[in-house]
Amino acid sequence: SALTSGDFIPWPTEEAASYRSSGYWAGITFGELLARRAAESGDRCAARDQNRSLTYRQLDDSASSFATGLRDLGIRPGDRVMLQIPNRAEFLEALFALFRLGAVPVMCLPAHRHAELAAIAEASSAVAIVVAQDGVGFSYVDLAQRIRREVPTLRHVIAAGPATARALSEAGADFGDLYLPAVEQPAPSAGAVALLQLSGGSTGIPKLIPRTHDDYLYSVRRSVEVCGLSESSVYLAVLPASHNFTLSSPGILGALWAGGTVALTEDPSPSSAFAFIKETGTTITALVPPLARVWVNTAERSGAPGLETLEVVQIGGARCPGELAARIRPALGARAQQVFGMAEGLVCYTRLDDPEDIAVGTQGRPMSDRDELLVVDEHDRPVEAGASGHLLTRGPYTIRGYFRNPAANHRSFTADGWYRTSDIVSVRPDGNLVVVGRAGDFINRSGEKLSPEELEQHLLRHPLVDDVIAVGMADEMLGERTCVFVVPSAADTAPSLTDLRTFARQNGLADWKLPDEARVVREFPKTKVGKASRADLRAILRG
Ligand code: J2J
Repeated sequence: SALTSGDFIPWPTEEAASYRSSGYWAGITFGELLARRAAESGDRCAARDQNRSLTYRQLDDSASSFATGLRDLGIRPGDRVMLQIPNRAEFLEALFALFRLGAVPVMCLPAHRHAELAAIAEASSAVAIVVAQDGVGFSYVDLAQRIRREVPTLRHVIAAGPATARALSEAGADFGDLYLPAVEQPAPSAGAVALLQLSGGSTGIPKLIPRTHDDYLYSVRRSVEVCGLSESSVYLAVLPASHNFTLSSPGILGALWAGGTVALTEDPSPSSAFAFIKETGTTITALVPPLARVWVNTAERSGAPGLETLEVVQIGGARCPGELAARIRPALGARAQQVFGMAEGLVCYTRLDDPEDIAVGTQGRPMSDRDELLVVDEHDRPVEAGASGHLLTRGPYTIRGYFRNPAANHRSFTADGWYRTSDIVSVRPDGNLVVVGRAGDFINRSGEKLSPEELEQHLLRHPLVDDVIAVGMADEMLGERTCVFVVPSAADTAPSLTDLRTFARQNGLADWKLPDEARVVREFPKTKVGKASRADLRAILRG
């Protein structure tokens, strides 16, 4: 199951050579990054969660022991290994173990359930899954075991907890000479795939995003510059650690690149998070708009003592209303930075010294001078300067294709390598982008993306459902919420919202994908070609 060059579409040779010779791609792997920091500043705090903290040296040692343990299970460079660990220090131990081994972590979210994990296991042909050894009211291990029984390639379930790395190194000591001390496989090369990110809102076959060490670390290094991270930075991961925003913009990996500290918490509620910010001296964190709103509301109502160290609050994942961005500084005492990014690549930031109208009213500008942007109409013709249109992009850290997915590649990339973002934007004369809408069909619920088709496919199996269409509707809190229009199979026995939610959950869908609202209709409005019209249903919701 080794990763072959046919599994991902490389950048054209000329571009790759140019990114390398100009130093954008620095030829460093994430495993080497950690080794360097451990050698230079081993006693500094690399990571801490609610229970423990790890110096750079300890994290490096843990990653090595963990990597050795994985290797002894037969996991090889290029093998895909699913990673599903919430915001705890062991997330980093496992992630860097995989980097060090050259195995490819597949960045699952803690909220993923059977439907998602099974599909990801199939699409990635993962050989193992590393999960948290315990969860609250839910067993990651039990679910992972079930997936292992169902998916032939998946041979191992590894439960990671605070003591796992140490146990592995002690097991090694017990084996004495039989146990090979360090990972002696050739070090992975920087041009290799470092990890597989997940595309939001995929249907059926998940879209896996192959990011190389070279391109991903470039995006992290450049983000560190733009966001001004240094050795004294403390980055708080409060959104899921594996999400591209939290991991790389500049996120967890940025804090480690800068030699700073990563703080990880599983509890985003203001009471818990504010106390942890105080305890850790957090300087920067990243939020989705609905969570930012909860924090701001709480701080406006009851004050937020102890946030003095907080310098920057990043907001991204979904459009941040200007009104909310403007309230960040008065409420939280920190600068607001808008981040418009995507796991496929391109990330735009407002800059820390931008004037208020840019910081509040735009989604920022590309981080790299080598990012290429094109705004086009339905026929791929460039629109007039300043007009809105579909955003296409290419550049040193934007992928050229999904992992083993020619059908998705055909839809999402042009022949000359532009990625079709599905976002509708306009570019202001000052170069900053305003995201005005979206052409793609996914629903952006609180920054978590879901595909209406995926939800529909699950709900269609409900015995009382004859037909169903899911659409996003504007929601003040969530940005969008999910409304399903249901045509019941018998007029007098329509399923309730609770029925549908329970059914979808039992079908193994992640919680954020469950419908928020259900409306019963006799039939759907039809388009001219006789297809059910999502646009008309959206119009009904707008009233
Ligand atoms: C409007 N829409 C936004 C924003 C993302 C940094 C930040 C976010 C992501 C992310 C990321 C938006 N305003 N500020 O990976 O590194 C919507 C767009 C985009 C899609 C990508 C990062 N920020 N979006 O959210 O892969 O529609 O990445 O195309 O999850 O989220 O989603 P995702």
